Amino acid sequence: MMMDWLTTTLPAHMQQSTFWMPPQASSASSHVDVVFYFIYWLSVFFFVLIVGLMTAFVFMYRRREGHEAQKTPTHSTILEVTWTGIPLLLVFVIFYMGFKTFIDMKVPPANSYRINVIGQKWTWGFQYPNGYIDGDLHAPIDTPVELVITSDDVTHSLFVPAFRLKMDAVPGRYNKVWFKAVHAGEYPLFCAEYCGTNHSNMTAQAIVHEKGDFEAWLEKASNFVETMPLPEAGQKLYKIRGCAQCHSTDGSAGDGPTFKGIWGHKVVFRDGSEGVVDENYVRESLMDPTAKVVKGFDAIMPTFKGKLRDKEITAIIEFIKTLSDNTEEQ
Ligand code: HEC
Ligand SMILES: [Cu+2]
Repeated sequence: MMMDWLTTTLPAHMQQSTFWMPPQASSASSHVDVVFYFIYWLSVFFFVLIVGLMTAFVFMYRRREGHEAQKTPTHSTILEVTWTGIPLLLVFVIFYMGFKTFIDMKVPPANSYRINVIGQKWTWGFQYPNGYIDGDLHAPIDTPVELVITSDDVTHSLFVPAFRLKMDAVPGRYNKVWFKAVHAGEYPLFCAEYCGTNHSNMTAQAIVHEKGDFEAWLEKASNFVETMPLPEAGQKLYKIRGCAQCHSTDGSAGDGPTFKGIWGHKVVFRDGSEGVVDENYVRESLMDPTAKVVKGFDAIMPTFKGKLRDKEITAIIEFIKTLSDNTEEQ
């Protein structure tokens, strides 16, 4: 009953963006917007009423010749009951609309499709039921999707304005929220909780697929390590698994060392010891990033232990090899 209300699909004309709001791409959008516009027009109404009366009274009762100031009446029960009663009623209406929508958005329908969301400085990982992790949120249209959200480091917040969806990603906790996308397309996705240097780059896309397209996308995407040439698969992993947030491929400095030309070269660590960038070193950097910390950098790299399969690590190694400026050293 309550759920039917939220799962109804919106008519096309309601899915457009307005001056205040992005397009209504989920079934909850219109309900959130109704609350917003109700409060908005209520505020406009009372603003005009109060400021209008104030201005009128200032003019009407200004001091002038032939008008004596009169004694002000101190108490009017009718007036006080009215100006307490009406706002009370209004806030109850607002509370009801807001709370009902909030509860409905919190409690997913039983047959929801589940996607695990992991926030990490400074990328999002969306893990589909088959284990595949993508950097974007892909969802089938007209299907309730439940998101189970957590964080690997600090508090982040998943925000998809077009879905009117925002939920904190808190380390050590699983927050749930659900949506039903009603309009195919790509919508911006943000982190809405300041989480450090690259917070503003912690963006992704929420992609709503037409019926049937989603399954095809997932199958193709999940198999990329098997189907793509390894260096290309490595490059894709570099992008979707967030390495790009800290490691450049063009030699420019970031939060981590560039990948350009490191293959086969010497590295100096914080404690003064040295090493060479080879397969084992890259693997160790991913599994246990704090084991050897490169000199001049902070130990901020998250561990990828349990998050990258062997084949994926090999692909990343092959990708780093292609960035070497000195091919003989491979
Ligand atoms: C939050 C930023 C961050 C992310 C994300 C990140 N790294 Fe790092 N990485 C660093 C920092 C900082 C260092 C240097 C300090 C250290 O060794 O721990 C580093 C070091 C490395 C090294 C050693 C580089 C060298 O020059 O010796 C490799 C290899 C590496 N990272 C690979 C990766 C890969 C592959 C990914 C993605 C799967 C990744 N990193 C994701 C920050 C990051
Ligand atoms: Cu964040």
